[in-house]
Amino acid sequence: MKPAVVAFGSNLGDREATIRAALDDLASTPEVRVDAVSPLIETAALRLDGVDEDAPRYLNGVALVSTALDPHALLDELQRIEDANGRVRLERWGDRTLDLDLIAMGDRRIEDDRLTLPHPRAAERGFVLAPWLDVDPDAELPGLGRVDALLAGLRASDAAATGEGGRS
Ligand code: PH2
Ligand code: MG
Ligand code: MG
Repeated sequence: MKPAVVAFGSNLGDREATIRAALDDLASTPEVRVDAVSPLIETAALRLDGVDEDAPRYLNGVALVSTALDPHALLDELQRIEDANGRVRLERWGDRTLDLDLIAMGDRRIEDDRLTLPHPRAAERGFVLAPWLDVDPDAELPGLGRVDALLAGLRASDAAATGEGGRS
């Protein structure tokens, strides 16, 4: 069994119920064990053109899993679970009932038409890094460094950009 990090999010429908059902599904998937689930955090929707405070807000979190599946087989399972839980997605980066993203699998590096590991945008996303850090204080994003340092950098640049003293 190898470690993997799965991020989840929902901003449509009964967000928490959908996420709980998806996590139950993940936990009962053969060759997959769910080792830890972060608390859910509520976050403003990020769109292609920035944060949209008017869009329905997301619930986000991260699960640590162990799996004997290879990365593409795990991705297949995540997509099956999205479909089984009535995944509706209106547009790229648009509102969705459920999103399950494979963030990292140990230090595996993959880049093909289906999958990039580690996830190419994880380092810029507080809604991935913060819950990940909650369940693994020593987490590292392969090639990019420690998650606590990445999150601190993100918050510092957010604060500089908004002129605020700090923001999550
Ligand atoms: N996922 C997206 C696009 N924007 N914004 C938040 N707050 N949380 C998400 O999980 C999210 C998003 C595409 O996967
Ligand atoms: Mg996503
Ligand atoms: Mg996705």
